[in-house]
Order: sequence, then structure tokens, then C-alpha cells
Amino acid sequence: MSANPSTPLLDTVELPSDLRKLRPDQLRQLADELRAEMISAVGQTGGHLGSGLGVVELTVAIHYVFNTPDDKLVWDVGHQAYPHKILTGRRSRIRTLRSGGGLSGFTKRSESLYDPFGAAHSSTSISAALGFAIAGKLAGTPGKGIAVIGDGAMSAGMAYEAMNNAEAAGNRLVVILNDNDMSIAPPVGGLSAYLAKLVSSRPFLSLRDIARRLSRKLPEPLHRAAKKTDEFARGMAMGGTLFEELGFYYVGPIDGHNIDQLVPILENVRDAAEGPCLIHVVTQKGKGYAPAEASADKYHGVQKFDVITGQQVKAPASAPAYQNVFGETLAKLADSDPTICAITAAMPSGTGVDRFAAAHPDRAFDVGIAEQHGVTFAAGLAAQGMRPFCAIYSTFLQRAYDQVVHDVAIQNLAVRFAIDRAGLVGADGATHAGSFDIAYLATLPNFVVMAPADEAELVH
Ligand SMILES: Cc1ncc(C[n+]2csc(CCOP(=O)(O)OP(=O)(O)O)c2C)c(N)n1
Repeated sequence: MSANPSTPLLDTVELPSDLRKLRPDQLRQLADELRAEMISAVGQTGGHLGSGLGVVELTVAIHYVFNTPDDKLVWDVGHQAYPHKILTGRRSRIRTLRSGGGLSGFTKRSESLYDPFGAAHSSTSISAALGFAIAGKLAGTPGKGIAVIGDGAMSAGMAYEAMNNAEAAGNRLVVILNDNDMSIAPPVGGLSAYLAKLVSSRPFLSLRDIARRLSRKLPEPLHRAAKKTDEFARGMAMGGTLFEELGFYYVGPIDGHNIDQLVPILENVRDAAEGPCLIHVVTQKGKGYAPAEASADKYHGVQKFDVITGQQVKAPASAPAYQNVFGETLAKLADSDPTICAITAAMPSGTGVDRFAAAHPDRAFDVGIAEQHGVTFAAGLAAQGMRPFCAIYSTFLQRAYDQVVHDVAIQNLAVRFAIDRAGLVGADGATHAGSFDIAYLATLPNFVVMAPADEAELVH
């Protein structure tokens, strides 16, 4: 495509089919324009900023290489999909994000063919992409299932349940692990440490490595021999990866901001003849916007802000936030009660558990995005005489419903649930509304459900 040099390339791209007409050497410029557009839009609307900025290059490369919407692209959580929305026919509405009648802040099936699966709760993408892959295989239609999942979302068991079943999809399943070494808060746990070790023990995959991977396109016997040598050499140098043990072909780590490398690697994976593939891409949350890069949470979610200064529009001073009253009160109570513990599933500041942790670090537990585990862990603590407080948003506690019923209620264990964000939540939409908690908790044996009218009642 020969665009007028003064015309922004982004103005020539309404849909991914337009993007595919560009030359590879134009993609860098397009990514820069896309990033600027996203910053400008979120400055006006507020919303999730850091996660989208980190996947700008990845978004461009995926739509350039894969045949979306026939290839089904599933963004985990969906909070990083603003650049994807801009490239898939929704640029003219991007400034309506998260407002009534406007674009959803997450992926949504009813919004676009390019959102084949809705999300907002984490760690569902591999299962859904696997479903698309297997459905295509059974129907004999072309098309892959592509999941883009963050390292934070990888802390949930559901991701592993899906990978455990992935082999059946063959090369129709592509998992892109977007590793920015951040959840909302810094990531926790053994898996996070493992990913960090993988990244630090291997140089970024070079173009030479990519050429070597092309051996996958050799005739089968030759290819098998080449693959064996390759695996052997890698195994000798650093051991196989967890993902290889689960039946994935592991490719990585890759610099997720280097579009010249991303494109050939994705092309190689697209055309590879064998089983499911996991591409480990290293990115930086908040990439390309200095205030976001400098912030501790990399500007995960923001209010409207001034693009030049990064200054966010502050809400007028109001009553103290419930979560802070909760965290501080619990910390005080725990001064004289050594059995009190607090548990959060990757939301330490959103739930106030960070305030408890500051006073009692040994009794505060961030379990990662693992509500199910968090609840049963609390039940175990309670069974041993501790007083655990599980601080989980209403909507995310839904994921742990069986644990609430089976491990807590039926066993009549004294787990306290501090359920934040009950009721309607506004801009995040239906997926985040705490609509069901009274219905799903009040029916259970041994449960007392209380709703404090104000902060003072909450303290009591
Ligand atoms: C089941 C569930 N629990 C908690 C959340 C809240 N949440 C939204 S994004 C996020 C962090 C995701 O981290 P990661 O997958 O690494 O993506 P990143 O934002 O770093 O790109 C969390 C905890 C959620 N969406 N779903």
C-alpha cells in the first residue's frame, strides 16, 4: 500500500485486512500511532491503560500474521484489548469506552466479530481458544484458536486445566504468554519465579533461532531428526520447560516490543506442522508512556488524565474507601488476636489487604489470581483454629463457589468473607457487577450475610 507520507498509517487501517496490505517495514510506524491513539483515548475515558500499552506491538503482529476473525483471537481478561478494538473497526467509538451505550472495557461477543469470546474474569482464554480449535477441527474448517494470556492470569489453575487438555488441538492452538512480570500488583508465587528464571536464563530468541525453527517445515523424517537435535541441545543447556512437559512447543523468550522479530516468529508458528505452541513474549506494562512506565502498578487502571503531564483527574474527597477501613481495622484487631489472617487473590490494594500486610506481613497472603485456592486455603486455616478473613470482590468470589459451599459452609468452618464491590459497579459492566452474592450466599447452611450501612458499621 502506498500511503501518502503525511497521512497517518492508522487512518488507512479500518480492519485487519487493511493492516495486512502494509509492508512489514511500515508496522513500526503503525504501532507508534496506535499507541498514541490509545493514550489519547484513555486520557479522555479513563480505564485500563498499562496492559494495553504493553501489547501494542503484539496486537499489530497478531492481526498482521493471523487471519482474524477466522482465526479466533481470545484476549485473557480482555482489559488489554483497547489497541485490538482500534484495529478492528472500533476506532471511531474508542472514546466511548466504559460509558453507557459505549464500547465495553473488555472483549464482548455482541460488539464485534473480532471478539469471538467475551471476558473480564481472568484465565479463561486457553480453555476458550481450545474450544474454538477443536470445534474447527471437528467441522473440518480452517482457523486456529489463539489465546493471549498474562503472567498474572497464569497463576490460576484453570489455565493449567486447559493446557492439560491441549494436545488434542494439534497446531490449531496457539498460546501467547504475555509476560510483563506484573499482575495488578507484582506477581506472586512459584510460577512467577519460574518465568523470571526462564527469561533470565535464556537470551531473547534471535533471528538465527527463528531460522532454525524453520526446520519444522522440512519433510517429516528430516524434521523429526532436526527437532530431536534441537530439543536435545536445549534440554542440555537449560532443561525442558514446564510447557514442553505439558505437550506444548515452547518458543521464547521473545522481545514483545520488537515487531521485526515478532512477525517472523508468529509466521513460523502459524505455518508449523505440529502440536500446540506456547510463545513466551516479554513485554513492559505501560510501555511507551513515561508516567505509566514509572508507576508502581504501571498504570493498570486510571481515571481520566492529562496526556502531557500524566496527572489523573482526582475524584472529589469523599468518605474513606471501604477497603481501607476494612484493612486498617483488621490490622488493629490482629494486634491483639494472633489468629487473624487476611487473604487476597491478587488484589492487595483493591481489598485493603495491603494495609493489613503492612502491619502483619506474616499473616497476610496474596495467593495470586486463585480465588478457589484462596477459599479452601482459608478453610484449612480455620480448621486449625485460625480466624481467616477472605477479602474477595463479589464478582470474583463466584469463581470459588464450590469451595465456599463444599469446603466452608458444609463443614461449618469459621471463614469470614469481606466482599467488596457488591452491587452494581458501573463502568466495568456486567461481568464485574456484584449482582449475585446475596442470592448465592444467603442460601447456604451456616452462613450469616451482613451488609454494613456505612464505614462505622463495617468496623463493628
Ligand atoms: C478471576 C479474576 N480475579 C481477579 C481479577 C482482577 N484482575 C484483573 S486484571 C488482573 C491482573 C492480570 O495480570 P496479567 O494477566 O499479568 O495481565 P496484565 O494486566 O499484567 O497485562 C487481575 C488480578 C480478574 N479479572 N479475574
